[in-house]
Amino acid sequence: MSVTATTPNDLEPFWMPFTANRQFKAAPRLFVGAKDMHYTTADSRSVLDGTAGLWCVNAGHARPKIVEAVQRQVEELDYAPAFQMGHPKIFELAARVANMAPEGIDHVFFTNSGSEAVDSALKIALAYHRTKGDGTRTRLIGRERGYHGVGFGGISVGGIVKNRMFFGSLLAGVDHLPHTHSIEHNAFSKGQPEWGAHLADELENIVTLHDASTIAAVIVEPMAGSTGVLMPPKGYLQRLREICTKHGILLIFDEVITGFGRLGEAFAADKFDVMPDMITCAKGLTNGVIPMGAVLVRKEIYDAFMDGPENAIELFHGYTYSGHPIAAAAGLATLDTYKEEGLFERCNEMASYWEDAVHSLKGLPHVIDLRNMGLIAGIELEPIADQPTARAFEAFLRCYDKGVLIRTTGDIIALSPPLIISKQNIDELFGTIADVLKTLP
Ligand code: PXG
Repeated sequence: MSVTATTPNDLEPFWMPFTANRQFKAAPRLFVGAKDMHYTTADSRSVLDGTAGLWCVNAGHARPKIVEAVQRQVEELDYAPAFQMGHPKIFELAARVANMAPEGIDHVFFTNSGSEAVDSALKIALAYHRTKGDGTRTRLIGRERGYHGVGFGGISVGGIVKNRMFFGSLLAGVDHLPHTHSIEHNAFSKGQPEWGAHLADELENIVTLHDASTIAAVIVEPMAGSTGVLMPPKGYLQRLREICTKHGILLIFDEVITGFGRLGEAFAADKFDVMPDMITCAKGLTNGVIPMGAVLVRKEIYDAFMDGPENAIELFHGYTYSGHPIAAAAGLATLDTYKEEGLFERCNEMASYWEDAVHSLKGLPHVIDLRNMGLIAGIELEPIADQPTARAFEAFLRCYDKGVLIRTTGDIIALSPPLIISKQNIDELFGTIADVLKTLP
């Protein structure tokens, strides 16, 4: 069968993820190439990447060092068994990632995606407490509007209704903190908003309700990406950390989006100066080139498992492709590229130009909030009455026609370009969005 994907019929067999399949297949948008800040479409147009793919291509597209490393690795060692065998590059990558992680977080468990990283972290939290003789600590706490991937663990602690409602009873014993988004109090904030630290105190109420001895872990995104770029209010994450510490609850930061430079540091934990017990990451770990995720854990957590007989497997968990050689090669070359080009510093250098560009949209039609940090922005639009998501999706289509890729979630435009973005690219991105906003229904 030849599938050249040139007519809508050819597109039929592929069941696309998180996509309106019939709408897409009636008017497909296909990328056939990418280099640095731009995609090339099937009809040979150049499209500025305002979203780093899906928040993952932090170093830009087709960067030479990463391309070469992957090409070399396929020839040298295409695959090595992940269990009871190893290969040098994955140990090297673990050491490099542990080195970049906040002080005290120094062991790395590899997965193939952010969703797997989240489910792995939740399982490690449960097994950790059990290993320590605290087996009653089984409850997991997430947050409304949280996105933690699509595994059963991730959607259970996640707080996006559509991602949960179709899929049965989910994990038992999960509670949710309230989300922190408030246009009423925080509209047009630059960086962290002032209002909302007290929302972390809801964790105390959850502890009072269930007793700390039943709670294993709290998982939050330090900055919630998928539900529309929701910044943590000043003091909020510190307060969560204090309450978790007080009650012996593990704090997990899901840094699948915020990891690897997006906020100007390797991890948001450093940016906000709040140390979690575990960090989940993916995306920017390999620049999106080869799928890979990871769970970073504190030494005490790893050590707790290293207690039994030396010939006993300590954690009954892992994937065929945990630490895949090609992903490891891509990861090492990605970290080299970040370092050699100073891309995390570059994010900080561009952040104020970016902030000014974001807030220049204030006053344009439909704009009810603008928020930014590092090289991330959220542009919230007033929804069309009775047609939620329609206005932002129309903005997405019109920007794409004008050669700019943005991402929308609900009626929020989320921007997260590669960290190599230039001022000229920023002008083009926001100039196009401004033009589109003026013409939207
Ligand atoms: N945690 C967080 C915080 C994420 O943002 C995942 C887990 C899951 O990762 P995987 O690799 O399993 O997809 C994510 C993924 C968007 C968008 O446009 C966001 C994600 C994925 C796709 C689209 O907001 N985040």
